[in-house]
Amino acid sequence: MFETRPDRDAEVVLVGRSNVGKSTLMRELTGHSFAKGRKPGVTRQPNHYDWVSEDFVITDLPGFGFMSGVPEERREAIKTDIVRYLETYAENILVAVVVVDGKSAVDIIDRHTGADEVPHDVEFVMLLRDLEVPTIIAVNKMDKVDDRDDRLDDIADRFGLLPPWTQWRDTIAPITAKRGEIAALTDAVNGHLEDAKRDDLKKFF
Ligand SMILES: Nc1nc2c(ncn2[C@@H]2O[C@H](COP(=O)(O)OP(=O)(O)OP(=O)(O)O)[C@@H](O)[C@H]2O)c(=O)[nH]1
Ligand SMILES: [Mg+2]
Repeated sequence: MFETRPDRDAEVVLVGRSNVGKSTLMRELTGHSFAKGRKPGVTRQPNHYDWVSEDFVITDLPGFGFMSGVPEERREAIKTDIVRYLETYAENILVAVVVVDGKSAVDIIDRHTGADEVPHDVEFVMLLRDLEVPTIIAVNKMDKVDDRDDRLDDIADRFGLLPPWTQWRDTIAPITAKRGEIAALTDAVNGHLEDAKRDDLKKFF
């Protein structure tokens, strides 16, 4: 398992397929630049960002799923490590942000939905639900999506949330991390922090 976590109590995690923009979002949230790239699989170990004065950490987990040039075995190992990390720290994680690519998420999910197959993204949302971790689906790269409401309705549907997506603003947050357009996400995170009576952490979002 990843052995990098600083000794902090409360945590917000970013999780998602490779190349969806987690590290870009992490930069927007923290103001600190993390390696990001064109090539999937850039983040191999978690990026943790914490503050000297606060018992709080934001974690950008490595991406799962297809990464060109990364063997299947290695990809499975990364996914197992992510699952273990979430299970181990479920009590600490106040909010999990599952980042998906607005342009490709529906196609990828549909391609991997079968009799004995659950797509990774859906599987992670189900795992987080089982772990009782409040979860937000951040739909990133909205700058590349034309049919915004239709696309978001389809994404809601694929995660088992009855459309219209606008009923789920605490769960579905359309963003364009690259341009810093992340207000839908920070609003949703803050709502969950309020629910958890952690208003003290709202200043980070
Ligand atoms: N068009 C568009 N591209 C974006 C957006 N956010 C990130 N990207 C691009 O997507 C690519 C991948 O971004 P990363 O932040 O490295 O993705 P990641 O999810 O951390 O990837 P891994 O570390 O492999 O898991 C980069 O080329 C980013 O510039 C966005 O809102 N719109
Ligand atoms: Mg990354």
